[in-house]
Amino acid sequence: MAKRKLNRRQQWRIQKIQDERLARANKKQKNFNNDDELLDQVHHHGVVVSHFGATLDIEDDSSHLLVRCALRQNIDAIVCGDKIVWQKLTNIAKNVQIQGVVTALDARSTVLARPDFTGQMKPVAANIDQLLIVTSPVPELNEGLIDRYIVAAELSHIQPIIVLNKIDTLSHEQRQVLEKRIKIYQDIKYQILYTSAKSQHGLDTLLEQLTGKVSVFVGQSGVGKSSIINALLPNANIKEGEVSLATNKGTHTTSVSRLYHINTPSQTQSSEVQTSLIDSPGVREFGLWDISREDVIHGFVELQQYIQHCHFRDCKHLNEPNCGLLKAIEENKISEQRLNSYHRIIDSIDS
Ligand SMILES: Nc1nc2c(ncn2[C@@H]2O[C@H](COP(=O)(O)OP(=O)(O)OP(=O)(O)O)[C@@H](O)[C@H]2O)c(=O)[nH]1
Ligand SMILES: [Mg+2]
Ligand SMILES: [Zn+2]
Repeated sequence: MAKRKLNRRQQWRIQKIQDERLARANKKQKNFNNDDELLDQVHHHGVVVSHFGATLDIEDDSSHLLVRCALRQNIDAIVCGDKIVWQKLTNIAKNVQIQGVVTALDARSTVLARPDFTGQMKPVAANIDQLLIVTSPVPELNEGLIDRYIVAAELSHIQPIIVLNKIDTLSHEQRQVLEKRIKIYQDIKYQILYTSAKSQHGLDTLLEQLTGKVSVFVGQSGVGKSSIINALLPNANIKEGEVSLATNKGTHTTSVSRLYHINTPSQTQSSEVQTSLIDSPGVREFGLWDISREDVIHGFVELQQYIQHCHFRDCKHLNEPNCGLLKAIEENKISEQRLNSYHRIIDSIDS
């Protein structure tokens, strides 16, 4: 499906807010927490590589060097992939670690958000084109989680792609069983990639899919998100974890998201194409608490077309007569599992 864009008015509003923020940041040349320290007058542009605690690592757009920055307090949560303006600290002797301050945040084209433990929506990554939903035979394939990620991606105008990793661990029969389960998504329209970070199988096709785009790798702990990025970028040296033999669950090895670049020669021009990958910490679940009941159906793209055939305008698609969705299931046009998943998400929003 084509990527949906923000409408002009939304774009204008976002730009206006950012312009005002930038103007405020430009006015205030004093530093972030100590009035004696001054910021250099030059505004540099960069992208956020990682954000941990009060500190950010950013990559400067011109020098491509990593700069450790503090964050000006009036700026909201900044995440991996954010485009920012930063200024050098003129007096860094007192604090050699921090070299600059992030003073403004550019408008985001897309943002992936999820609720934190208090239920408040928090951005996870910004300016992303693709959501790589990584799954593996161990920990177990979780279709409910895949569906939640797909809803979040569709509503955020990000292309979801499903990656089934660790295929080196499967016998022919086991692979057939999993392929059958995952075929539901292929039938809808989603791309499925089969990979092994260990044997490198499928990594060429994956790299083709990633080239020139910004992609965030998400999924349960232990499915191999970091291992895939390590296999694509051996110099990245990302820490990989174990999958617990006792519980078959991952051990939450990656604790902060981080952005990596691959520069590949362009096939059509002599220049290089920049490819960005964001590794993210594994999740136990992915909540969708900030969306309305009406929104959920837009995350189930293949179901959407059938609700117009429902007899009742407020049809809940449970057992009503002349329900377009139930009829589509009878006619094998849509999967019952996906409709059940839709209902589970609706129930979780209501409760
Ligand atoms: N056999 C096999 N093992 C893999 C593959 N990919 C990853 N693993 C193993 O799976 C375990 C978990 O890998 P990680 O890359 O740390 O998983 P992750 O998804 O980054 O996990 P978190 O950072 O905890 O979210 C490690 O022991 C990896 O060696 C694969 O393709 N095949
Ligand atoms: Mg990891
Ligand atoms: Zn209905």
